[in-house]
Amino acid sequence: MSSQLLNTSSLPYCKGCGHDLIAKQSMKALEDLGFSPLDVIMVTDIGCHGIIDKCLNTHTVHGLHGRSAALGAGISYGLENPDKKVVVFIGDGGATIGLQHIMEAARLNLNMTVILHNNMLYGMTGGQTSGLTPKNFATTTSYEGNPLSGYDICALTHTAGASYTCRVLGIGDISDKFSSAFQVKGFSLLEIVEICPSYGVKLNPRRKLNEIVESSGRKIGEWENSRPAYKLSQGKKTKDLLSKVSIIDREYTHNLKEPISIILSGSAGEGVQLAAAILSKSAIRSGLDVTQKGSYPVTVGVGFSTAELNLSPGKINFHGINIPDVVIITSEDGLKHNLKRINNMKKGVLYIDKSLDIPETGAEIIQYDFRSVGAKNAALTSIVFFSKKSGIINYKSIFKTIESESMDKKLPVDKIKNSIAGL
Ligand SMILES: Cc1ncc(C[n+]2csc(CCOP(=O)(O)OP(=O)(O)O)c2C)c(N)n1
Ligand code: SF4
Ligand SMILES: [Mg+2]
Repeated sequence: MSSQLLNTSSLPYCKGCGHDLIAKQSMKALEDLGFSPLDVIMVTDIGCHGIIDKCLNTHTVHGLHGRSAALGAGISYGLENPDKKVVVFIGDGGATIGLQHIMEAARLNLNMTVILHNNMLYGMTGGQTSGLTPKNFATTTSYEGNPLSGYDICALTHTAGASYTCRVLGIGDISDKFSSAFQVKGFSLLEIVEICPSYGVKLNPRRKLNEIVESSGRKIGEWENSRPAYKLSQGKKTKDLLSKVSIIDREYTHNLKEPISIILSGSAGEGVQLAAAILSKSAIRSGLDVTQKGSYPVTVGVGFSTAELNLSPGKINFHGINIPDVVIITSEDGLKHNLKRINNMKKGVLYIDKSLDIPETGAEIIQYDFRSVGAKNAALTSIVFFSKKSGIINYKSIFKTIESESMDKKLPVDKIKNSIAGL
């Protein structure tokens, strides 16, 4: 693989755009420091500067607008490797939108470099004023000149604790500034003030970059804090969450040849999600692969409660359900919520509480009194009934799951067993 970080010299910017100088000189500086393409993780933001990705041989991640510093921070945290270099390319627009992300990375002093392409406006969307547009600079949303001062991002990040902050004009050879920023241990931000020929030059004819910066009260220069770079080991390590996950032994068998999708639906407060989890774990206990997804209104506790499950003898690559194979309905709320899907079933089985009207469907209908052990146990009764009736898994695996999770004291296990005894 080429040791060059850029794979082309023809970059996708308008003629004369300052982004060209930044991309070329920054990548050259990294090469001169000995970084090979795969040592560099480039996180780019939305905007003209961000269309550089395809021209890079490095790792690239393209973030949402303003969020690239947060992405870079996460990568830096995760890597904690001084031989790798996390570089964030962001514009003044993205820096405005995601200012807090930059501030947090600076405050933590994470090992990363933010290259701020400050062309003083939102270039890609037509030259609007950003939070970094200097006072009196004209944009397409302030033709008379910006009435407000822009944020002094170097002062902000320096005050937050960044190891290194620098403001420079995007003119001529500024490779030493890139080099300084990239060599910093900790957080560095290099603000390159440039001008967008397509909007900035046209709206501010005859104005020179140094005059724009100076008249807005901003200084060209470097600011340093002598602070160590943040180390994850400095903070408290998160315990391994996987160690808390209990392993389910595959102690039963199943009768499933093909995957099936199941919808279990009833009313909120009637144990639908718990019953679905018990069915899922019992299916795993029987040697199947399972996915489970819950859906209910934002106001948890009223209306419907639905669980979507996929059971499969093999790997499950997609957990969505369009037309289900099996629908189990324990109440009116569940029926109303799934009516369209039930109407669309051309085959499969509908298990439905006997109190409900039978909807139009091509599915086979099986009615039962799921609510006989009380509304709160309707969903649990229904999955035990379904397991016994369908024979897909041994219904005893359900009681084993209940017992192994010490739920047998809380749930009316004997009553449920009695209610299906006649099957
Ligand atoms: C959250 C969000 N807000 C707005 C946009 C629309 N948008 C796309 S590019 C852009 C301007 C980017 O300006 P800047 O970050 O300064 O980069 P430049 O184009 O000047 O290099 C905007 C506002 C978006 N994509 N996402
Ligand atoms: S619109 Fe402006 S910022 Fe965007 S590429 Fe063209 S000159 Fe550069
Ligand atoms: Mg910009």
